[in-house]
Amino acid sequence: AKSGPSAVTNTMGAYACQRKTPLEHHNAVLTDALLLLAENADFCTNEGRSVAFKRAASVLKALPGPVRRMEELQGLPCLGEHCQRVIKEILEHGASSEVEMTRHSEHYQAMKALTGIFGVGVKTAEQWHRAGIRHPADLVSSEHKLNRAQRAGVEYYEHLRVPVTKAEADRIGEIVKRAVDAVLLGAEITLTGGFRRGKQTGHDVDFLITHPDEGREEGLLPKVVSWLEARDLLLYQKTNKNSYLEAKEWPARPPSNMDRFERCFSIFKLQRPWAALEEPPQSGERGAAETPGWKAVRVDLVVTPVSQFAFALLGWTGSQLFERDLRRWAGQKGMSLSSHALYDCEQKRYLRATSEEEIFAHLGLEYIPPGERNA
Ligand code: DGT
Ligand code: MG
Repeated sequence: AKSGPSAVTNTMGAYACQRKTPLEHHNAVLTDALLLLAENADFCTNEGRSVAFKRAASVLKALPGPVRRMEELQGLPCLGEHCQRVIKEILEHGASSEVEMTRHSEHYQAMKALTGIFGVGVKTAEQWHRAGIRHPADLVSSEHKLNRAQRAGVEYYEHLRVPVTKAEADRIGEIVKRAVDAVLLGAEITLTGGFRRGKQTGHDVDFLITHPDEGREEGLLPKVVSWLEARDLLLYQKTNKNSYLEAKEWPARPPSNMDRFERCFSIFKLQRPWAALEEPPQSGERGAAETPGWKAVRVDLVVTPVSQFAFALLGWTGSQLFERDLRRWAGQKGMSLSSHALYDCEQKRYLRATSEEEIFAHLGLEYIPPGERNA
C-alpha cells in the first residue's frame, strides 16, 4: 500500500456495491452539480455520459469528508477528465460555468418539466419539445394525444411535484396493509425504495407484497386494487400480471433486468386527517377553501412469491446506481442477477437465498445495509 494522503482513498472499490454510501454526506455542492449534468445527459439520450456523471457523484458521496483540493481525489475511481474539470472549477470559483449554463438552458428546463409528468419518458418529452411544448400546461390546449397515464400525470402534476414525506409513506403503508389483510390473510407488506434506505422524502412510495405460503400471493393484486377502488382511494392504476416463469426462463433465457412481477403503478388519493398538525395557511396566502383535503401520491405495489422475496427486496431497495453496479458486479463474476433470481452461468444453476445477506455472500460482497446503499 502507498503512504500519504491518497492511501485511504486508493482502497475505494470501483463498483457502488463495494462501498458504503450514507444518505447524508459531505460533498453535496459537487454531487448536485455532477447529477445535474447526468440528468441533462439523460435528456439528450446519452446514457453512457449520464452514468459516468452518476458514478463520479456516487464516489464523492462515499468520501469521509469534504473535498477541498484536487489532490485529494488522486487514486479515486470513476472520476474522468470531464468530471475533474467540473470539480476543479467549483473548488476554485464556487460554481461550474457548464453546470450553470445547463441549469438555465431552455432545453434542460423544458425537459425537466416534461419528464416530470408521470407517464412521460425522455423520448416523448423530446418529441413534444421539438413541437414547441415547454410545460405541462401547454399540453392541455394542444392537439397532442395523451395516453391514460399521461392524462393522469398532467391532471395531478402539481400534486406529484411535491415530495412524499415519510409520514405520508407510513400512512399509505397502513392503508395498503388494511387492503391486503382484507383480501388475503397472512400476506405481508414491506416498504422498499428510498424510504427503506432512510430517505425522509421521495418521489413515490414502493411496496413489496408477499405471502409465506408460496403461490398464495397469485392473483392478489386485482383484489387489493378493487378494495382500494371501492373506497375511492385510487385516482389512477394500471396493473400488470406476473409474467415470470423460471421453468420457461431456463436454459433459454437467464434472468434479464426487466422484471415481470405482478405490479400496480398507481396514484393514491391520500386524505389529510393530519392537516391540522401542519402549519396553518398564512392569511393572504392560500385560503382554506383552496387547500385540498387530499394529496395525489405515486404508489408502486409489487407482488412477489416468497421464494423470490430476498431478490425482489434487494432489487427494489435501490439506489438505482447501486442496483446497476450489483448487476454489473454479478456479470463480472459469471453470474446474472435480477429482482427474481441469481443465476450462476458456469454451474448453470440458480443460487437460492432467503435474505439479502445470503445474496451478498453468493456474490462475494461484504453485506451493505439499506441505509448505506445511497450510491
Ligand atoms: P425516489 O422514489 O425517487 O425517492 O427514489 P427511489 O430510490 O425509491 O427510486 P424509485 O422509486 O424509482 O425506485 C426504487 C428502486 O426500485 C430503484 O432504486 C430501482 C428499483 N426499480 C425501479 N423501477 C424498477 C423496475 O421497473 N424494475 C426493477 N427491477 N427495479 C426497479
Ligand atoms: Mg421510490
